[in-house]
Amino acid sequence: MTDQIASPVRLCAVDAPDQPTPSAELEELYRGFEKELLVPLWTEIGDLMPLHPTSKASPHLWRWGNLLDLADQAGHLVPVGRGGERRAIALANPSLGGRPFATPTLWAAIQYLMPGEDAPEHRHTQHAFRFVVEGEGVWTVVGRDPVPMNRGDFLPQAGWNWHAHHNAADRPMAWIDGLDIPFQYATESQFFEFGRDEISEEEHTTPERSRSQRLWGHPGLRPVSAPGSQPGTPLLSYRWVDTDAALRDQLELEAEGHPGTVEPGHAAVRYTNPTNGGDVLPTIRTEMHRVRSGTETAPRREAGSSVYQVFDGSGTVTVGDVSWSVTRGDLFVVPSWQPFSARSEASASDSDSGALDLFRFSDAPIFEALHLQRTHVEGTN
Ligand code: GTQ
Ligand code: FE2
Repeated sequence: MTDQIASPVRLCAVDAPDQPTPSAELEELYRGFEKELLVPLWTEIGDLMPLHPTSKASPHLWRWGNLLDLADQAGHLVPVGRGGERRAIALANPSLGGRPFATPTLWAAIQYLMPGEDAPEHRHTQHAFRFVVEGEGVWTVVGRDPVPMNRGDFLPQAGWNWHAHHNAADRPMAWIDGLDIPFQYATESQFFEFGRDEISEEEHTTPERSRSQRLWGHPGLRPVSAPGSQPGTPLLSYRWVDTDAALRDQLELEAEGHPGTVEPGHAAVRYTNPTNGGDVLPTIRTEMHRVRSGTETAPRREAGSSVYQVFDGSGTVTVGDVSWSVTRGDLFVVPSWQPFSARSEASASDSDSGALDLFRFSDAPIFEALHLQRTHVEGTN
């Protein structure tokens, strides 16, 4: 009852085109709809069924330096342990109601561990990955397999795997997490379980390579003992040396007149599941892009949202009608169907490769599974 009194009365004057002429009878009809909890399509169609995606999310940039400062303060003030689980601080898109959602489907956070700290074991249905923009000495234990984390390494971790993190170094370390938390929140599909409070001594040792790396980390070779296609990749780390070499080779091939790049001066690779060649995670696609110094990419729109982190170099990125100068570690959001382009201004001195390297993650596998993917590159049909 109180609800009904508090609810706003819908008037005939609806802010949508081609509405019926206001009258007392029409107002009465709308009151009838409201009383029966009914909503007519004709007042809502522009919002519900737009001509193309009109994202609620905004393009937004977070500076790595600011995130690191705040994460370090949290490192000194906020303990990590059972309950809170992780010292992870999420990017909250300014137009998603203050929720810790970078986009309507994707979570992006900086996670921080002090020297010697452990983040306790747990598992959840949310699919996740870590990406390391700087630092070393932390490893993540996935299904009791300790996996080292170093600059440029990408560590996917499909849902329902047990995982804990440990910082074995004498310095704090930060990395980014990407998860499908907002997607699973919206679809109400989440399950969560606590694991052991302490990981074993054996899991506290630092192997040079994880067991998953030894089994799956050989290009083009799969263990004959392995079962068929698995939805989440069994390879738990993708090392920077390999990613870097793949990008360098693409640009060198291009310079020799051979195909391989996305467009002139723009190399890119996608992280794939070695059991089937598909995306590493059921809901998240991840890629590394390298834009050669002086190159500007063609503006591209895609259905679905992305988060980028500058891995190396510097340049200007444009999302919709905003542009930012970006440098190492900066994170930004590209909402659905907003045009995105990047211009590299990196010089050989400020980056490893003399180019702008952009790590990207998106919800593309969801869109592809549902046949909702769409791309438009400016200057093409
Ligand atoms: O490291 O296990 O940023 O469970 C959010 C949820 C990180 C993690 C996050 C998580 C984790
Ligand atoms: Fe987790």
